[in-house]
Amino acid sequence: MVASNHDTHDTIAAIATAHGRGGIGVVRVSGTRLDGFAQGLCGKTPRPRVATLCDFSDDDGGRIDQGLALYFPAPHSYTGEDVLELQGHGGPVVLQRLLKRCLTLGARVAEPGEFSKRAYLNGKMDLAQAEGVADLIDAATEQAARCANRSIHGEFSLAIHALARQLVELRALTEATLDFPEEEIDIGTRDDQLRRLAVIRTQLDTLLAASDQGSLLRDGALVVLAGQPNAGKSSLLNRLAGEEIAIVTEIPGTTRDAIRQSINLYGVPVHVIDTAGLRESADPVERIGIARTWDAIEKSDLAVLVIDGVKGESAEDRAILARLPKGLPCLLVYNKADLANKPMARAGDSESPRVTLSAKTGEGIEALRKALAEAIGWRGEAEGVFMARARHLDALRNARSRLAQAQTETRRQELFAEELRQAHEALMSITGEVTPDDLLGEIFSRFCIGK
Ligand SMILES: Nc1nc2c(ncn2[C@@H]2O[C@H](COP(=O)(O)OP(=O)(O)O)[C@@H](O)[C@H]2O)c(=O)[nH]1
Ligand SMILES: [Mg+2]
Repeated sequence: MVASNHDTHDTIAAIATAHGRGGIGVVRVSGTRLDGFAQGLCGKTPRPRVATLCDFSDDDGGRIDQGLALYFPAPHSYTGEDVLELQGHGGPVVLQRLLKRCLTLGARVAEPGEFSKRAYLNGKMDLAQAEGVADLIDAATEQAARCANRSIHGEFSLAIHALARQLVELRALTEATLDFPEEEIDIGTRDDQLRRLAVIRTQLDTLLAASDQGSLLRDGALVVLAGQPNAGKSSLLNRLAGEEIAIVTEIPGTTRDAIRQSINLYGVPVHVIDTAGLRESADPVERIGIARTWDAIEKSDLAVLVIDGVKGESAEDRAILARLPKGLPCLLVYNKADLANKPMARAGDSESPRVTLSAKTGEGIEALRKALAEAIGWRGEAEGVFMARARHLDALRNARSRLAQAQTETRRQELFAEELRQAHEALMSITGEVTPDDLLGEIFSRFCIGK
């Protein structure tokens, strides 16, 4: 476990429930030896792990609130320290007074994620599990929540450890050869090394694929609806969202501000942006809107070019297509299928997938959802997927390239050993066995207060 430079022995306190009014609000306290603290606040030390009705008293002995106290003496608590949870009435004033009282009793206000950080530092969970806690709280879809839950329960960590264990065996085998001159390493040993390396590489690829999918579940994808005015972009956003979010009129140039709406695409949170139609315009406001459309396209993971299928694809549509950033996946949508009585026009030279639909009637929308999912790389199966963060993917890719490099170095055992060592280190950074302190600060600062 990582040693910490932080003072992890002081007492921390925070309001753990969301801001605003609620039936119940929770103030959470963690530190070493909270029995005296509980005595001061509740007039008694609650029996461990038994909900105890108490008066929470102020500095002058007056009552702040009556509520339940839960006392979890170390080490059987979330943080591994003594933890006291005070459930009061969920009004902001009550909870602020309760928190203030904790401060006069010697606590300080916890930083975001500090409870989970202590849980990690005290060996209650590893880093990937702690990140799963934050991901569960942030989950935007049910599938994402399930996936985060698996991380909390250590499934991702188990997969990492299984891989690391095999790597350790290969490293041990390799380190043992280092004492011998190159020519004395027998062919059997070398074959064994290569066989083991191949197995590890295959498993790492599988893990990486599952993690890639998980990062889609966690972060979602940004999809921009672009096209000429009146093609039906705003109608399409409304149809996808199932709500009248964007204004739709027959007047070209209605949409100016980019409008963003998140939709649930088979469990993946997809952020759809409706934009101002792309055309030459003299209107200064519309021109700003058009500039923003191009900005949005630059940042997106996928551009959906909406084409008025009645008019068919025009030179303007082809010009927009040509101006899209290179390498950005694109999906062509031929809209207004309810009106077209002739076959929809097809963009001759584009290899982008295409869907014919009607934003007005909803015909073809399911086909669009499927095409969107495919275009952003979602394979549609949330089971067995790991809730990976960019940090995890980087580490996995790093390990993968180390192992690929190792494969080329089998004739030079020192270099081979070194590549294995670095691959191992990259893997262990995921669960936090080797993680620098500044990275820890970065990870936990993104948590909620009180978690
Ligand atoms: N018949 C028909 N009309 C549509 C369809 N989609 C949009 N429209 C109409 O086309 C016009 C422009 O639609 P809008 O969504 O504002 O287009 P935008 O400028 O691309 O955002 C409106 O009058 C819509 O009612 C469709 O699928 N079928
Ligand atoms: Mg519009």
